[in-house]
Amino acid sequence: MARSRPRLVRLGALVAVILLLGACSLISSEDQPLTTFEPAGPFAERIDSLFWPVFWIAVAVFVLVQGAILVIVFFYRDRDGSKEAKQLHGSPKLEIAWTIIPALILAGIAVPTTAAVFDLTECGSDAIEVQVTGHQWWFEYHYPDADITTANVMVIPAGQEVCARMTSDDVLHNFWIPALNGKRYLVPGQTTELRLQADQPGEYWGHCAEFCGLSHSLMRARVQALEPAEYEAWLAGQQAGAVLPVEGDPEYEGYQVYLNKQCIQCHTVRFEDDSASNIIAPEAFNGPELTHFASRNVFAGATLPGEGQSREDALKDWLADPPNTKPGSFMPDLALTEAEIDALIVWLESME
Ligand code: HEC
Ligand SMILES: [Cu+2]
Repeated sequence: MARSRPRLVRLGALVAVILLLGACSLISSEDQPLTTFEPAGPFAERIDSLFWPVFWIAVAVFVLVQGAILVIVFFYRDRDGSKEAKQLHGSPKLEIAWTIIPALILAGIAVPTTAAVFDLTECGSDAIEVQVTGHQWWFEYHYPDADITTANVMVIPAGQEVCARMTSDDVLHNFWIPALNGKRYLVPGQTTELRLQADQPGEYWGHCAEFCGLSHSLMRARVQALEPAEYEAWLAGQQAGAVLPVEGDPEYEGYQVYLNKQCIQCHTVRFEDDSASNIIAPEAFNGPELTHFASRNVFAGATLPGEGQSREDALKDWLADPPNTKPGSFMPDLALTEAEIDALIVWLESME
């Protein structure tokens, strides 16, 4: 048994090194869309500009303290014949010094940090409001001024402040778009605010940052920042209703499947034709609004299509068995036939 201890120590050291190197690869790899080190707007930059000074202060403290320990260990260690060192125990001057210096450092860090925390979560008065609702396991976005609702992909104009007013439909969630701001909770029954701004058009990745149940790891988010003119065009497009398929249209069959296979229990499609069945799904079975489903480049909590997967294949997988495609998902397996799935895809993909 005595032998196994060094082996355990070596194994422990190996695991520690692997973990450390793993962490390094996360920071240095270019293919990491959730990095916090590439701020893309003023709010994320504010966090970045706090992080680096604090980091370097910590480095300085580390080097000073560890350096002092090494100096003491090497130069003042007990040697044969050396006389006993002067004992400092209970020196009031030293005790006061090493209490006050860290307290001052911490106070110096606390002031700008606290100011930033408040500033990053209180929206400017001319910010564009987007209401964010967390659901297990996808984010819903409602634009109150335009009265439109979408899911998974939050579209914003570049160069303008957006105010995310957030709440949750079920459990705690947390909205986090690392390139645009820090994290903030979505709390059932409460409203929290988070400022977002992207300086350049582009796509910014995000993730729910609070463990919210079985499919938490598959609750992702995207923010798509557009040129302001494109954003206006997007808004206008979303405000239009979906075209109601009539008999003979290639989309008609899929629409019939939608009407007859329980989809309307949980999903809403707003049709431009008022006489159509503008059925609003009951709150209790809330699923993403599908009116402009085809305008969103990702679906199912922004997890599909998977890397290298075509959108059609992803949709086939999804409609065939949602909880198998996204474990835990509350969209049930509706036992659709292949023909029904193909028909649904034609209709869904026509709604841009
Ligand atoms: C019991 C409620 C329920 C029923 C019935 C249901 N869905 Fe869903 N659906 C959901 C939920 C919840 C989600 C979000 C799932 C997730 O991301 O985890 C979803 C997601 C989707 C999505 C992806 C939307 C997006 O943007 O992420 C599509 C497409 C879809 N459903 C189509 C259908 C069709 C077609 C039917 C009928 C054949 C149907 N659903 C029936 C609840 C339901
Ligand atoms: Cu969540």
